[in-house]
Amino acid sequence: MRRKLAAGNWKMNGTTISLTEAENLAKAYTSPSVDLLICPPSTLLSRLSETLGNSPIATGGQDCHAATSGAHTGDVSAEMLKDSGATYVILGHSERRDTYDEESEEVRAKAGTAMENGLTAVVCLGESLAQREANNTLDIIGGQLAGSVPDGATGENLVIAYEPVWAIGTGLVPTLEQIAEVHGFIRERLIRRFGEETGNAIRILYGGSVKAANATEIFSVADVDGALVGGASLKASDFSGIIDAL
Ligand code: G2H
Repeated sequence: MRRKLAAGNWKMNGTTISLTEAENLAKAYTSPSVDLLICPPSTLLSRLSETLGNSPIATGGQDCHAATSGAHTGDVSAEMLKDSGATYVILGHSERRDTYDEESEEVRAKAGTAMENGLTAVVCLGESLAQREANNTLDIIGGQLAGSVPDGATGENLVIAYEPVWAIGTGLVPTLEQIAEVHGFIRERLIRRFGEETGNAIRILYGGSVKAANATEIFSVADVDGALVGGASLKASDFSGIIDAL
C-alpha cells in the first residue's frame, strides 16, 4: 500500500516570512496517513528544516549537482541538502530541463548521487503541448523515465512526478482520462523495469495547476499517489485544502 504524498515546490518564491506559512501548515496538519514535503529555495532549507523539526513534515531541495563536491560555482550538492535537513530532492523539473537544457542523462546522474547520499529523488517527467498534440506523449514520457531513473531505484529512494509542461502554472489541467493514461503507463514501465514489488511501491505524483478545487477529482484517478504543488503550496490555507483531499 503506497502512502500518499503532498509535496510543495516553492520554486524561487519565499523569504523568511514564508517560514510562518510553514509553521501554520504544521499546525493545521492533521492527516497522519499523508506524507508531507516542502521544497523551499535553498536559502531557506536549513531554517525550514529547523522550523519543522518537531513536525512530521519533511523538507527537500529543488535540484542538486551530480558531483559530490568541487568547483561548481552556484551549485548545491546532495550532501549539502542532507546537511541542511533535507530528505528529498526534486530533479529534472521541466523548468530546469528547459532553462538549463538538462537532459535525462544528467537528471539520472543527479538522482544517482542523491540516492547515494540517502535522499529520495522526486524525478519529474512531462510532455510539451506540441508533443501532446503530435501524439508523442507516451514516447516522451517513456524516454524520460528510462533515461532519468537510475538502476537501484526503490519505493523509498524514488518518487516520480508527472507534470505536463503545458499544465504548469497555467491553470490548464489534463482530463482525468489523460492523467490515468500516463500514470498507468508509468506504472507499467516501472513494473517492467524493477519488478512487480518495487514497481508497485514507487509513488507517482501528478503536478501542474493542482489546487484545492480540483484535487479531489485528480486524486480519484488510479495510480495518482499525491501531488507536486507549486503556486498553491505557498499559502498554508491553500495547501491544507489539497492535503485534505488526499
Ligand atoms: C508544476 C507545479 C509544481 P504549479 O511545476 O511543480 O507548479 O502547481 O504552480 O503548476
